[in-house]
Amino acid sequence: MSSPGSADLVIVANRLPVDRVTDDDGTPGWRTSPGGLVTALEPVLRANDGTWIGWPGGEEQDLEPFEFDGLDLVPMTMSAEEIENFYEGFSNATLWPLYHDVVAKPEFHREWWDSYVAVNRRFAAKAAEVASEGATVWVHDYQLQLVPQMLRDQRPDLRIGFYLHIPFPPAELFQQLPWRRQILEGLLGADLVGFQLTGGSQNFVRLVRQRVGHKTHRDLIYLPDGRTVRAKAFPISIDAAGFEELARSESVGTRAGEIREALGNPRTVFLGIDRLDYTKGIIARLRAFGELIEDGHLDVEDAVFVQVATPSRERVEQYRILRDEIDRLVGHINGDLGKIGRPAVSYLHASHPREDMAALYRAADVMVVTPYRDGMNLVAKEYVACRFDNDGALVLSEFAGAADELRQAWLINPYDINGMKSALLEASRAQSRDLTRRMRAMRRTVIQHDVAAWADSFLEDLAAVRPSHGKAVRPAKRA
Ligand code: GDG
Repeated sequence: MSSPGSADLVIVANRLPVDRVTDDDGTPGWRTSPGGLVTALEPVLRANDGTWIGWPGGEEQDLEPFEFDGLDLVPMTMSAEEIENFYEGFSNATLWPLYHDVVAKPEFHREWWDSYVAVNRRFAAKAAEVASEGATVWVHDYQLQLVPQMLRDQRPDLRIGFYLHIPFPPAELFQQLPWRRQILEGLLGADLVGFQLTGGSQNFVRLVRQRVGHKTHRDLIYLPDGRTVRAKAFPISIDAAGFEELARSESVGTRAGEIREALGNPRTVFLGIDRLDYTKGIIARLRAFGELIEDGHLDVEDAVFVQVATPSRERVEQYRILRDEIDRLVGHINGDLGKIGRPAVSYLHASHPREDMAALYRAADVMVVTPYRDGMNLVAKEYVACRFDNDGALVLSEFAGAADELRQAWLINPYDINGMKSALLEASRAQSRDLTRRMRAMRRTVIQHDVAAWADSFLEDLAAVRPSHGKAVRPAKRA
């Protein structure tokens, strides 16, 4: 058992909430980075005076703990080989596709797994070093599923929570993983395992029963050593008030007007904002939009599709292939259907400041979110938070976690192109009374269930877990 450090709340995530930047004079500095996890956790960390352990990206080796913008950050280093095997390999080419309904084919390589184990071990050792006696450690996401048990082995005094930001797959898919049992046992090191949706937590409990042989009852798992593990859904959310405030600001209002102007003041602006990822259904939605123009239901004189695709995982092959595919498709649509000064699709492959995101949300009449599978999808919630006038339409995939809460959206199946086309048309032609009724209801949900409520409820439940169940439990039978 290692000796305790001084942090009472430790967040352990693959990435630190900052990126490296180089100033004009060449000095290296940091900047807050975009992404779902960061957006969600930053306020929690500030409120609890915690420490964040994570990788800052890149191959830099000699990094010391530092403070940035009031956050205590502990940088983890990664070698070129680990970036390839742990990050691009096992995390993003094995687990990511496997957990997203095998939308792409997962690859299984033993050297990737070995690297996953080694990196998880290093993160666990660092958490063991910085956490104070009896501290709460909150481990995040699919890259670090072995950390809870590795950490518990070193520091049984800690309260350990784990939250999975992406879907947890059904047994039928999870079973493919050669290391399925190790992953389940890794997660069972936590006192509380959180998922986006009840379906994910049920999949997990069922797998633990079948594959590890532990006794379970509803959302509880009874371990032979007397510990109880709870598995429960905590749908993640956004800083809704923060987004609304930003959207209401004069500069964002002006910027939204400029965006519409630059697009030629069309009647309908459709908008997609995603990390460039094959789970997000970008191709399908652009195809649907293109067909609507082709069929004569929409006209490039009064409709445009703005698609922002933030660069992501660019060294992973599947992502490079997708980027080329989108480039080609946008070229086709604009070449075939656009007119001079009127492209059908305005495509931006770049990352944008938060103000620009808010301006885009304000400028858009129809927000189009069509993933094949998505843990939650914060973009859908951000759009809702920014529509303080109770207008604007949301077209949302049934397969995004957000669809569970945002029932008043136009819900679509992204595999059904015709259904998607009808929904896009309906949403763009909806009466303002209908839009208001839907948006008002969705806004109530998003404002009430914001990211602070999400974090509070996870941390409260984590604090309430009774470490020992005191029940006699049969020994684990192996599957
Ligand atoms: C994972 C899960 C789950 C995007 N481009 C820019 C930018 N963003 C911000 C958005 C939003 C976030 O990134 C994306 O979050 P999503 O939820 O949409 O998707 P993932 O990145 O796949 O997130 C997802 C999430 O984790 C949280 O648990 O909901 O299901 O896949 O906040 O606004 N932000 C800025 N510039 C950009 O160009 N500033």
